Amino acid sequence: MSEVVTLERQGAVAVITVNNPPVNALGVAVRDGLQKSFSAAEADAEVKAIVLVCEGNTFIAGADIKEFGKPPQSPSLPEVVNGIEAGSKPSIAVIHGTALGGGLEVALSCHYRIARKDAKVGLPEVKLGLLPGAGGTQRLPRVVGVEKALDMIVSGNPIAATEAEQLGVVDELFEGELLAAGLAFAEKLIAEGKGPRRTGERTDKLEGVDNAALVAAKRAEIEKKTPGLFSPQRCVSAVEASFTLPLEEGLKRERELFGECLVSPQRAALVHAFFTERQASKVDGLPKDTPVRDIKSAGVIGGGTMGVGIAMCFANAGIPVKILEISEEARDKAIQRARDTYGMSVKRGSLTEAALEKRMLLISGITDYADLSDVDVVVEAVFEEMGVKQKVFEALDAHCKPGAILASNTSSLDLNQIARFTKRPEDVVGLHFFSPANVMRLLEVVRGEKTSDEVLATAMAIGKKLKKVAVPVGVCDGFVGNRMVFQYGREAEFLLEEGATPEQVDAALRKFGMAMGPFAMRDLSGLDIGLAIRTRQRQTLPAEYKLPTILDKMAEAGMLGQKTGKGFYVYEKGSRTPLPNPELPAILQAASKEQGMERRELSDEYIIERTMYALINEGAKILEEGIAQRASDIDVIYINGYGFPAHQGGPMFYADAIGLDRVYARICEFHEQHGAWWKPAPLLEKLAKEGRKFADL
Ligand code: T1G
Repeated sequence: MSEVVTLERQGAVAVITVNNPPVNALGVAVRDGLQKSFSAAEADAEVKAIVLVCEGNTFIAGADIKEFGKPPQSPSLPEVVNGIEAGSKPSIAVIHGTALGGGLEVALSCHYRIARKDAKVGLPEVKLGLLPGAGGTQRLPRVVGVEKALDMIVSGNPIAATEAEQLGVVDELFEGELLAAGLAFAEKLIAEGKGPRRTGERTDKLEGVDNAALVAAKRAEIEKKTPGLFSPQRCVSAVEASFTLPLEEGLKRERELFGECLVSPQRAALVHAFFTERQASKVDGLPKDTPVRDIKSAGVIGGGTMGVGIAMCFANAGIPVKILEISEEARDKAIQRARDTYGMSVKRGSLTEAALEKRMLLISGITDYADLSDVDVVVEAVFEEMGVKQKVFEALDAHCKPGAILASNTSSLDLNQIARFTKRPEDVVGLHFFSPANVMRLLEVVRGEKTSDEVLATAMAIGKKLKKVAVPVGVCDGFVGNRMVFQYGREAEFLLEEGATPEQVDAALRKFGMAMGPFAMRDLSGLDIGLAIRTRQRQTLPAEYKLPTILDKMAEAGMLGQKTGKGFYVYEKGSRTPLPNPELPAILQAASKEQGMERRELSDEYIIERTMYALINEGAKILEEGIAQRASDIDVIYINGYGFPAHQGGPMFYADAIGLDRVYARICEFHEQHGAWWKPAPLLEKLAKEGRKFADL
């Protein structure tokens, strides 16, 4: 046996224990240890039953994702699980924490499964661009039927142990000590003379149902919802084999389809997104033992949409939070807004009434800064105007206790200037939430020039506590995400002046995988926001940095987007469905004419290049200036805050996949054709000429 898998006998029960921190992933040592341990237990005449348990916080959480893309090592996981199922002695998987992917497949190859009540089980492979490749697509349908198996495998979402028990994935729920529960269940089996119950031999759940119709319906649903994804349809084909082929051939078919997914660029991108999301929370240069301050209570300044959303994040994490507003009426409105927002979740069934009340008990309203004297952190979410920020931070400086963290949610103002409004700039940090703050996972943690290590470490810990994807960034106009999205939006507007329509640009970018096209997004957030930034920039930018004029023309025509029922699209009363705006062609013609542009046909590929390469070029500048600590942090920000498709890996991963030499050459062409904005970032030029990638930095 190996140190990651141990075998010992307790009476007539063989106990196999996996201990491979942090999540008992099925690396080759674990697979080898499992195979050897189950074979030894099989050969031991004294052994009448086998119990499989794991140390640490969780059962096996899957294959070792770090091994993907590397040469396969024996034994393979299918070999191991098929060997477990073939065993002649009843085997019991004792599940706690999560049994995910290969972990659930190992459990399904055991003859019985028991789970701690708070455990979860699932097959999340599709989220990594894969499919369950060790029998999950053949065994799960045999336990829960094709319909539920398709749902679980195509969504990749786990289910609670209680539901797993109702479905028969788990035979019994238990509380308390793992091994005791496993031994008790094993001894019961022995006493009842129960032998192996092989999942692969079951057919009852596959019979009497029009499984072909279920498969067809799922294929249609996937085609509609995620047409660009590679693995979901292959998940369906693998499940289809569970009822069209005998087990052996079904397993073989699964392996073929798994192999197709394994080599797909989307798998590489999704695995990149998985690991880099976790890496982003590691701050380069921050000593490991940096103390983290206790955060037991919070304050939020401003009870608008952002402020209430931020307050809800603290309440969701069980942290009492006070919302400060300028009047009792505004204060009460803010509290009501929180209640109404939670109420929508209750209506959707994603929150219980009890949970709503529990969270509302944690949210209170105040109008006096003196009531913030006891809180550990305050986040201001007031109007984006430096004068207003100054008043807030001077008041916070005067009333908050020493050591309280003073955070600004500013999305573009200079955090260093804000810090200078206080006598404690070392306690000032940026916590840039994304709207709606109680939904969006991204949190840009902005380090000011004076922000202390301890405050930065605590801000990152707050992000984790609030279940955000916290990414540390430096101070500049727009930090990382907004600074890049400005380039992307500007290029999209220029494309309208050159010949494209909003529908075409949005469709091309939706097909690329963006959650929403730039013009539908503009209509949603309101054209006046973009226009305000343009106006500010016109006053500061050198003349060679031309700006599109389409927003000005639309604002002049009173078209500000959804809020006026008309923008790049028109919206019928009470509807958010974008419809073509019949007045737009004339405005586009006028804008093109004013720019002396002959409108021309633009290809989707050209639209993707002009928008994506603008992101990449700005990302390279951000890296060069040290505003982001690594290229993958930029990917994490874009995927989690701007709807960039995880299956493309993020703008910088996407650039590496194209090849920086090609990206650089194209940007040089755009620089010639479209002027100053397209000056190539020196870092991009350097890497391109050296044949290197952003990932090599
Ligand atoms: N392989 C390798 N490392 C993993 C890992 C895995 N499967 N899962 C987590 N880690 C690392 C992670 O990178 C981090 O490392 C640390 O563990 C803690 O993770 C054949 C092919 C289990 C719910 O997709 O969903 O099985 O940053 O911060 O919040 O069919 O990790 O500390 O260095 O996320 O408590 C299928 C992925 C694989 C599960 C725990 N399994 N993991 O969440 O901790 S494919 C998955 C998770 C497969 C088979 C197929 C979560 C978690 P570091 P964490 P957490």
